[in-house]
Amino acid sequence: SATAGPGRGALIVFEGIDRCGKSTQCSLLLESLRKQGVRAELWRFPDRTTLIGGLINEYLQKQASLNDAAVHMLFVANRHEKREEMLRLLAGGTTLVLDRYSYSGVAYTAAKAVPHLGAGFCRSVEAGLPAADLVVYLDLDPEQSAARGGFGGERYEKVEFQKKVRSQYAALADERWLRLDASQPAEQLHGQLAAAVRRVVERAAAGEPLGQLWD
Ligand code: Z5A
Ligand code: MG
Repeated sequence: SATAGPGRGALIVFEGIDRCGKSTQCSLLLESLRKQGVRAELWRFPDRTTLIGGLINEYLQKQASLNDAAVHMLFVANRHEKREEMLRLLAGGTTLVLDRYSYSGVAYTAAKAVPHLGAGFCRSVEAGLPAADLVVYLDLDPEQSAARGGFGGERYEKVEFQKKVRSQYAALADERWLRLDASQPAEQLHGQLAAAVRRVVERAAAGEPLGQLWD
């Protein structure tokens, strides 16, 4: 089962459009958790180092073409292939910081508006994966993220598409989401998520059960 006993680690996910600052915040958080003596690891999805992740990488770099359903299933499989390791780490008390996760899977594919790949379908294939205790959503205007540079090389890196992704994210948000204005300086953002992180790390350590997607 996806429910770990007392003393588990927390599952903290960073989400947001391209270049909103996820990787920057993930690194800052990992460093501060470790300084506080919290055992923590940082992972990213897609995990481009696996066999499936290699195919995803080729697709994103436009070296391979796949239809929307096929690539969607690869992103999903890339999470399911890491499921047991995630559960084992969490149950053993390690807090996991994830740079993108299932919420990206739903938001990016649903933004394509393919009739048979709507948000409901996308949620259903995430079933059985652990749910985040906290989703830190870094909200940024796609025009501003595009201005940050390095934007435009990979598939999906277009302002018009990122706007659609942003509205899909807005529809996914629930009480486990902390929405932050990502146009602020990185250190300031880092400070704004400290309290919410502390809360979920403490609750997980006290034995609050891990949720399951999609609940
Ligand atoms: N995707 C999908 O379709 N389905 C799925 O299931 C999953 C993903 C999991 C790869 O993502 C693509 O896969 C992505 C979604 C799709 N496509 N798109 N778009 P990725 O994670 O490899 O790449 P990314 O997240 O889109 O981009 P990124 O370059 O990694 O951005 P970031 O991590 O959010 O930002 P960053 O590297 O921390 O910062 C970007 C720049 O801004 C950098 O120059 C920083 O120095 C600067 N920065 C950072 N923070 C700030 C602040 N606060 N102010 C100003 N400047 C800042
Ligand atoms: Mg990144």
